Order: sequence, then C-alpha cells, then structure tokens
Amino acid sequence: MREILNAPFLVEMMRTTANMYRLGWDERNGGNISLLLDEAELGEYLDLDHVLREIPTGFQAPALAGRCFLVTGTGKYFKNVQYDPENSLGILRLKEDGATAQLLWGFSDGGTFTSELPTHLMSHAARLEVDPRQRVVLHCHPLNLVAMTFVHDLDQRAFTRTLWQMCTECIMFFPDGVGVLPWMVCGTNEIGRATAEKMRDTRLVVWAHHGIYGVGASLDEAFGLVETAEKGAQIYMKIAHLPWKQFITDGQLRQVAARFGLTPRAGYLD
Ligand code: 2HA
Ligand code: ZN
Repeated sequence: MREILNAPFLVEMMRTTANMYRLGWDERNGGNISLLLDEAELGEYLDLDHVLREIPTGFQAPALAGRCFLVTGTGKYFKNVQYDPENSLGILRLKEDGATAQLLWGFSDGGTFTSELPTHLMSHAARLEVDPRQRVVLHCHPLNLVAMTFVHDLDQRAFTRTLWQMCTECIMFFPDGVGVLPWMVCGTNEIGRATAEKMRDTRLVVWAHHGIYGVGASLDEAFGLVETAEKGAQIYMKIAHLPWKQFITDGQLRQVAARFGLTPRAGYLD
C-alpha cells in the first residue's frame, strides 16, 4: 500500500481548502467539498474491503451506489484540513442500498461527513448524467457573490447577465449561466434536490444569502469556476452604486461566444 497522505487527490484537497480559507470564502466550518474517486487509484492506498464504520445518509442516491468519495467533515474547519487531514476529511463508499455511507478512511475523532452531503451527492448524480468527467462538487461562501444576493434581482437570467457583463471571461467559463435558489434552510434533502435540479443544465448554483456551488472535472476547475463568478460579483459590488458610462453589450458577448465556439444559454442574451 502507498502512503495515502501523499495521494494526489488528498494533497490537492489540502491545498484547495487552505487556499479557499485564505481567500475568505470559508470562515469557521463554512464550505464543503466532495470528490468522486477512481476506485482503482484508491485501491493503491487503501484496503477497500476494510470498512471502519457505516453511517446512514438519510436519503437515497441509487445512481451512486458503489462509488467512493473524498469529502470534508461536518463541523471541520477548512483552515485546519492541511494540519489534520485524517480528522477533517473522510473517504466513503456508498453502499449498494444507495443510502448508507461506508467509511474507509478519516473522520478519526468519530466525526462524520458534511451536513450538505445530500446536495453534494444529488449534484454529483445530476452532473454525471451530463458529463461523466465532472468529479468535483465544491461549496463555499464567497463574500461578493453572497453580498450580491442582497442587492441584485434573484432572477437567474438577470443574475447571469450581470455577471457576464462584469468581465469578458465570465461568459467564456460559464456560458450555461448560473442557477439561483432563493433562501432556503441549508443541510436538508430539499435544498439538495433543488440544487441538483438546477445542476442539470448549469455548473454553478447560487444559494441566496448563503453561498455558491460549483462543479468541475478537477478541484482546480471547480475552484476556478467559482473564482471567476466571484470576480464578476466583486466588480459588480464595486460599481453597482456608481453611474455606468459603458458596459459590455449583448452584441459583444455574442462576439466572445463566436470567437471561442461557445453557446450561451438560450434566451439569456437579448
Ligand atoms: O457547514 O457551509 O452550508 C458548512 C456549510 C453549510
Ligand atoms: Zn454553506
């Protein structure tokens, strides 16, 4: 067996959580990440027949039965993941019943997975149907995106258009736009279902007055997507109260899309 703390997926998770903490996106225990693991790769580091404990998930995810995930723990701080990975993180396999998590590694103080596991697993299931390469679901509380949900219309077409207009690269990285959910109680199966429903046709879902979810093929990709949206929101929060002299027009957004071979979400450009 190889040393799991050197596994690329764990190293990358430690770096990403530390980076997100430093950006101010994950105060206290804020934020959570799940990463769908390749079983063959995981088998180089862990005995996959050795289950530490079983934890009921409280919901059904039959499409993911047998799949293994690296996930952040409930109540654990992103700030501390790099110093205490085996306590802050866990590797679990969803049992054949689709409703029980088998802990294979981590949560060493007896802890458990993120309270947002319903949203994570339901979102994985939704995105894997669209693109089987998308292995990462990442949630955090970026300052400007959350601030924007207080002063901007929550209609997702309007919200997307504003982000696209704030910097040229927004439409390049999220031509499908962002989904927006109204404020809801977090950590529930209901918000999980509502988020996963939006994930059928977008990789970014904003939770009003709370945070954002991003999806990607890698931690870098999911992180970069959220980073780009947060940059758009940051510019918006800097200029929203100032008189605008000019802005990126719909015609210009169409030119960007044509240049990079992208299809902006139907009906979002005038
Ligand atoms: O637990 O961010 O949404 C941390 C959270 C919940
Ligand atoms: Zn949160």
